[in-house]
Amino acid sequence: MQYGYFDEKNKEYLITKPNTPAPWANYLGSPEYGAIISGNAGGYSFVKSGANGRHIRYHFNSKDEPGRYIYVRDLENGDYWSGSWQPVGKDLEQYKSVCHHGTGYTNIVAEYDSIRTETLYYVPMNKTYEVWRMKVRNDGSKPRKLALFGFVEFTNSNNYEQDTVNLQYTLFTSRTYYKNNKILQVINENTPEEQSWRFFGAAGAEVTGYDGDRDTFLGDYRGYGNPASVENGQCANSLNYNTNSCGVLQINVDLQPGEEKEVAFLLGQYEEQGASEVLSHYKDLAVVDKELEELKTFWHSKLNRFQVQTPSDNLNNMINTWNAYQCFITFIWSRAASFQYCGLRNGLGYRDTVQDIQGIIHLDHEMALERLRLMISAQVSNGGGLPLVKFDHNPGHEGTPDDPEYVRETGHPHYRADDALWLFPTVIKYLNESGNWDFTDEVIPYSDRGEATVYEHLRQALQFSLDRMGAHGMPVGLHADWNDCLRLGAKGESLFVAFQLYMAFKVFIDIAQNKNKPEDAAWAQTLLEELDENIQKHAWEKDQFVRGFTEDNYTIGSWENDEAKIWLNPQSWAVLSGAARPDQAKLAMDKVYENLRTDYGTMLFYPPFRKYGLPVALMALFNASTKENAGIFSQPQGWLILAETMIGNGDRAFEYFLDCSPASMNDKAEIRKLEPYVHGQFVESKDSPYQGRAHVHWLTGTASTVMVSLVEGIMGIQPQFDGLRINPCVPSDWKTFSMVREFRGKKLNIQVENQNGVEKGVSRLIINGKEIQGNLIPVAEMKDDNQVQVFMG
Ligand code: IFM
Repeated sequence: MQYGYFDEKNKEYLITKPNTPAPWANYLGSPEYGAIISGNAGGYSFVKSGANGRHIRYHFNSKDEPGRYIYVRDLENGDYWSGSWQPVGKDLEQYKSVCHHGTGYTNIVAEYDSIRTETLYYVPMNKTYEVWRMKVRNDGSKPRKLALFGFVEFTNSNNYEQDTVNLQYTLFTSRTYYKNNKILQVINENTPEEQSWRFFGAAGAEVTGYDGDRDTFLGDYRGYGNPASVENGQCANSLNYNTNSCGVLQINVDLQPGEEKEVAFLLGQYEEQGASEVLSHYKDLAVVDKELEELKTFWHSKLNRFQVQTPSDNLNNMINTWNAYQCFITFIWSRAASFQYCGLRNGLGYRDTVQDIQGIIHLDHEMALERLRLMISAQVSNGGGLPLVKFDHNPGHEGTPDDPEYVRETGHPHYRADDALWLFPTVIKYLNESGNWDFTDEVIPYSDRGEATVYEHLRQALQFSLDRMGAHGMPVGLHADWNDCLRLGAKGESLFVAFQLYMAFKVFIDIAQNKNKPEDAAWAQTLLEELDENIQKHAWEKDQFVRGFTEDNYTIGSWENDEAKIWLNPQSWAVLSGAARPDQAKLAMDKVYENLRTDYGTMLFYPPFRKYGLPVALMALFNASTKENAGIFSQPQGWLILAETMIGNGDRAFEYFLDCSPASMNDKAEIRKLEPYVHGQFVESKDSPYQGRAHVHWLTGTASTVMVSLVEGIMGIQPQFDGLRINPCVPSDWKTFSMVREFRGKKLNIQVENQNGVEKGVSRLIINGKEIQGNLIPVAEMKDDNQVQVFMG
């Protein structure tokens, strides 16, 4: 079933049926002032931290309530509804709505009983409050008398856990006041050093009633769908004292036929004076449209740095808008706040963050650089990455997983084997995109002590693995490799890390050669060859690579096992790293296709663990076909697509893209459940009774892996040190497609012709009328604006 559609031109997703199978969300603002909102206006807001700066309530794991509600009541006939379908939930035969989720804003248009409302929610650029602007229009033929009730439920503590569970305390610390068109809520009023203020105000109209006491507003034994004050048509002018607080502002509106009026509600963590200043900024509501334009310009100009027109709308929508936007959201928010992440993680996961950076490099390498520096400064001087980089990370002064204090603060007593190795693909992408190779000489502190150039940091990351090799001459798996549920320990070996290390050596050799350091390149080359030999000797089994060896030398991912016989990542990473010989690549990738592929994506391995489990295979804790236990983990789908493009299989790569693209499920939303415009963390696979159901929306490393596979793999846009390589790998039935790409300050309009229907291979390349050899456009050939013709086949 379909609940909405993509509007590519406006870069929006439109929800046309509000009863979506899960809350379909959007992000507003930034972590400085963050807000998450569903198509039914459910969600929450916070300043700086989802866990410690929360000012409005959201009931996790429940019914997408409460939210930013504006109720509308007909003062003559007593009927009432809401600007979003929920919470009142009118009969959808009579209530029509379209929710526009856009880049940094959500606009919900609703029509009911000849009244049209349009409620726009956004956080203005660089501001720390949010705006809800409602336009209300009388589309009927008789005058109407309406009341609007803006509603927000405040938390009683900035800390959301305290607000939820410590009721014997938090309930008795909050009070509300009404002053000049706004409700002010204060927590810990008598303790100036602990005081915290929030406000909910109205602009553009006079308030005719208010409630600051949630239970008075809702009334006894009622819910958000039928609040007493709305039903009464008049707020009770209540204020809370030792009960829950809320902000409700009533505005009465008379409308002649055809007439439209607008009001705005403002919300944030400000005291009286700051709140009044915010309100006065909206004296003239024309400022709202201006602020909306600023937001669109900000986001669209970023996204427009790479745009494609291909025969696939699905791909166009994902590359041009939604996958790219999700990459930015994931990059900015990390795993801080969603409808599943409650904001409790007090920092950035090392591997997740370094991977997230990859998703935005092609669109904003400067933004990427800042985060990359931070992550390099979170590398310990022994070469490993800190598992958790605290929000108040203090380079040069941090503890390590070996220090009790770091462990107490973060709860992470172990290194992961893969963390620092993610720097290699990310750093090389940044260097090739920006051309800023001086970065390799930049001196950055280690997290604990000392400092080094970026180049030396990379060498130290190799050293971390070299210091931790196992009996087969491959890196050990430690507490986890990419897979959080695979605990191979200090002696068991991980093929995932082996392939990462393989790739890392190659990147390092390139950089060393580029920096004219032949001894370093030779050092890495020798080690690469040794590793290669060990992989070939120990890890290749007839037609697949194994996943690892445990401390007692049990082979994970062997065809001889009963469970988890074949794994996806070792096959795709063997190709990505270059370790697989061409015949191995073909055999292994064919085996994946035949054994792991489903209609909804490709499983992490098969069959699921049911017997073999702890202490190595922690994923056995999950139900079969779920998450790391043979679920369709979404992040590896990107590696799979990229690997297929590397071996020239455009048809298959595209098939894999369609399998995992959220947009492919737009008309099967009742199966997928999650938003059809963003990736989730995983999809249930074939041993689940709910095959195809996706979970954990928005904040997932999938955004970046799939994005990279689309941009570099399928579209074949591959920045290099001295230019831009164009090497698409596409379905054979794509006869023509085009791209617009910014690269090193130049614009390239690229037209690709594939009249012979090949999957890969550029035969001619012409830039500004001049034919060049090969498929690399040297920077020197680029003008400010370029016409590029590419012929495949
Ligand atoms: O790689 C991890 C990631 O860091 C967190 N989510 C699960 C992934 C796979 O285990």
